[in-house]
Amino acid sequence: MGFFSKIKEAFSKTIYTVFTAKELDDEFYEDLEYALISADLGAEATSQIIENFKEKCYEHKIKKPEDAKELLKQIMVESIDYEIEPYSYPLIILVAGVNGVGKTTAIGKLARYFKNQGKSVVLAAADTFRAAAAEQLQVWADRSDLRLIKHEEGSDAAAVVYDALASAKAKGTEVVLIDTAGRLQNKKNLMNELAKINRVVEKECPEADYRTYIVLDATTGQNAISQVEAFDEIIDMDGIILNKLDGTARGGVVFAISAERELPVIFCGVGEGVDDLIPFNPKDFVDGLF
Ligand SMILES: Nc1nc2c(ncn2[C@@H]2O[C@H](COP(=O)(O)OP(=O)(O)O)[C@@H](O)[C@H]2O)c(=O)[nH]1
Ligand SMILES: [Mg+2]
Repeated sequence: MGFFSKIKEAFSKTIYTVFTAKELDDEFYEDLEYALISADLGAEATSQIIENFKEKCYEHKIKKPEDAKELLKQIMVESIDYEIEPYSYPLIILVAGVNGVGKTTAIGKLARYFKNQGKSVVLAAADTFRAAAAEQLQVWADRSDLRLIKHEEGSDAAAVVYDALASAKAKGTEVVLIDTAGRLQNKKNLMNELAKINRVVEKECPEADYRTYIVLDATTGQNAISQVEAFDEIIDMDGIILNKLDGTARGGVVFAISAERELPVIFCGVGEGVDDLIPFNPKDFVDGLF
């Protein structure tokens, strides 16, 4: 798993040291706790994982750390593993999140991802807050030779979404990807705008498979949890796109979010290129850690 090399580099070293201990004693568990906290798993996920791990070691009569490593992996995988309904079409994906987390980039990558699967795709530039936002999305649309629905800067974001859905219905397009504006400093407006977009989708396409993803920057660490809380209040989020996993040693936030919000990571961003988005696989991720 070259994608997560930074996380692996940091985590595998500490974990390796922890597991060189002779006994599963208090000192071992303290060191393990420290290792998990250092990898940004947060207090809640760390204590859940350790508790579960202790119980299972006892249950299986495991005495030596070297015999317990696979068990820890298994517990960590289970803690972030969710049953996710496969997509059906027409499919609508809306991304939300604060500025700079990589929403627009994720839409660009998702567009290619679905196009590569032979799906017809249309993009909705519902970040009407900045002129540059639609231009940026246009570049991504051109890169994959896809249609983009956009309006003037400052226009109603929900109207862009309405038009994109109408266009998709008229043309029988299978996938609609909705980019949105992210700005915490104007939370009230953001809340209204997102809620309105959400209502438009639900009203116009009640039959469609509709997924709402919060986009997070893995390098922000535990801060990501409060972002999930803030957006989850506005619209019910179905999952996470966790970006910039290529640039951080702190990917443990995946576990923290799972422990605190029970929200699955669906995709992860591992770079700035069009193919740098991969479906999140808990087992591969944990195997890549240590
Ligand atoms: N290294 C890395 N950079 C990313 C990733 N995703 C996005 N970025 C960069 O993050 C910056 C902000 O991205 P953008 O999509 O404009 O964020 P938005 O404000 O949420 O729409 C850009 O410079 C992107 O190239 C990723 O997975 N890895
Ligand atoms: Mg953007």
